[in-house]
Amino acid sequence: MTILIPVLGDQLSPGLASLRDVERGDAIVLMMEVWDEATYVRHHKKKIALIFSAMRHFAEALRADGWTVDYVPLDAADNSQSFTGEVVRAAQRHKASAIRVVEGAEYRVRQFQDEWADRTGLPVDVLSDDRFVCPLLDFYAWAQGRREYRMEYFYREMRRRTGLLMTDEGKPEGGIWNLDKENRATPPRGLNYPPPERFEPDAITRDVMALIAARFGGHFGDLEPFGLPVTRAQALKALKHFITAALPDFGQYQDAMVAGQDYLYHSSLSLCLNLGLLDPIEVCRAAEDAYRAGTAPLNSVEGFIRQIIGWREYIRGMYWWDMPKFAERNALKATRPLPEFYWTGDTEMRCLKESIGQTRREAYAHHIQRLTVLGNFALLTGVDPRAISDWFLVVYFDAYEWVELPNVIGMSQFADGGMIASKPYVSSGAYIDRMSDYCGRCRYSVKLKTGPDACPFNALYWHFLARHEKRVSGNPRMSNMYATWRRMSPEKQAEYLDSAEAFLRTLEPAGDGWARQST
Ligand code: FAD
Ligand code: DLZ
Ligand code: SF4
Repeated sequence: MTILIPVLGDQLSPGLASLRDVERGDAIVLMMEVWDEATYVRHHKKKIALIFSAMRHFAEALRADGWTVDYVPLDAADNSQSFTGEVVRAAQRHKASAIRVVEGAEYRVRQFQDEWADRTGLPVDVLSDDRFVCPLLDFYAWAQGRREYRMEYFYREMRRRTGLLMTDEGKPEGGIWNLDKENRATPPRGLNYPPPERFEPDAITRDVMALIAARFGGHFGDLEPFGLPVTRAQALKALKHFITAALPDFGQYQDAMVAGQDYLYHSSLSLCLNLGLLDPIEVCRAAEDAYRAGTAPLNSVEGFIRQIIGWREYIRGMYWWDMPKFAERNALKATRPLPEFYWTGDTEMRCLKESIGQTRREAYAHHIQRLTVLGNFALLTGVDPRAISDWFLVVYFDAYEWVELPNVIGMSQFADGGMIASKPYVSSGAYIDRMSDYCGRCRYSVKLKTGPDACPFNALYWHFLARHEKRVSGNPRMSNMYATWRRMSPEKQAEYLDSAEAFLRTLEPAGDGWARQST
């Protein structure tokens, strides 16, 4: 009897369900680098390097632990370059009698897995992914029959379920569930920001980098320097570093943006969590321990834990709750092609230039850059949600469709009509100015409202509100803004609209082939 256990590129967890309760001698673990996965969107070079290197290191760790691993590298001569092709070949090669696999995290991959029984003629056991805190059936039970799916209520259930930051009496620590109000400080100038822990590439990573340079040279982004964590030991070091160096200030400055400071106090642990190198509960416990030991304040620790057992779990639940419809949603009927500068960084808007520049270098931008700058601009200008979603899926080292798509289509573009966000996340230049130091050295003036030298976000903001008045003005959270708009004279309104239109005419659409191969 030989059980074939395919382990996918984001399933790099020693405690993976498919690796439990199996005799090592009865099993072959299959890992596959395949062209189809690296190019269904043309991922950032650093992201492919990260995934291949982490996969190769994980295969080594499994072998050291007594498993037999059949690892198919990208350039193996007979690699069929698809998951299904490789599973069929491996099933034959090893005369497998059954297949056991953890469910793919993405809808697309689950569909492949559904074909495997027919394609191999073998029984296929698809196990639920219990690395998430909330099983999908429990999420569906929570979502069923609700009029609104607000994260906050879901989050409280996750706090109760995990016991994280709960008192013995079952109350939230500090008497309050959510301390976000304390988390909006602007960082003073000259702070010493703790850069995340980085790691020298070893021989495995250097081999992968050579492969990526040779085969994916035309993809977006810088491959070098490369210092991302690629093993569980490195991920644990990165976690420890974050807990001691950055967590204490994570809370108060989590909404800030500072030019040249790519990470501020953010953890950049999304890459380790999403690959499976770290477990969400162990990360949250490490933060909670810091609070209990008095080395990190409650507002930071609660804010951080909320991102993981609240937002991350909720986003995954919403993805599966609404797929495949989610990917097609376009409530605001936005059709503009993505502007070319998202790929080139060639824009005079400093907030965008900085955010895109660091995305190119690091394959990372933090949440507020993604939402308030990159997503906000696409929403204001009416970019097709699928085009901006593809961009996000390509460029970030933590981007897998299950987490990227609801964040982009839902939270940032309001294309789901308000399933995830209670109002469109639109803001003018004033908000970006308040939360960042970008505007000071921008060629545009954030104080000017209209005209060629005015911050484009200012007129675009009113243009957005005007063109979506019917759809959005009934939202109670938007009523103040619409009241302001309606108080303006028709001349003033026309000035805003004309200024926005003039700016929109300058946007160059991106050419074909950046995100997906041209056909
Ligand atoms: P931290 O600020 O240190 O937060 C800690 C952890 O909380 C993160 O590592 C992450 O695992 C989790 N988290 C926080 N917010 C979210 C959220 N909204 N959804 C899911 N998890 C969250 N996150 C991804 O992992 N992959 C994506 O492709 C992705 N795309 C996004 C696109 C847009 C438009 C927006 C607004 C957000 C997106 N996010 C995505 C969520 C969030 O921006 C990233 O998780 C975060 O920036 C990762 O950096 P960090 O680890 O330093 O986060
Ligand atoms: C993103 C990605 C890339 C670039 N390459 C591979 C690969 O070669 N092999 C692999 O197993 N996984 C890869 N992945 C991750 C998958 O595209 C996908 O996100 C996960 O399999 C979903 O569970
Ligand atoms: Fe961005 Fe406007 Fe500020 Fe320039 S002035 S950095 S475009 S918000």
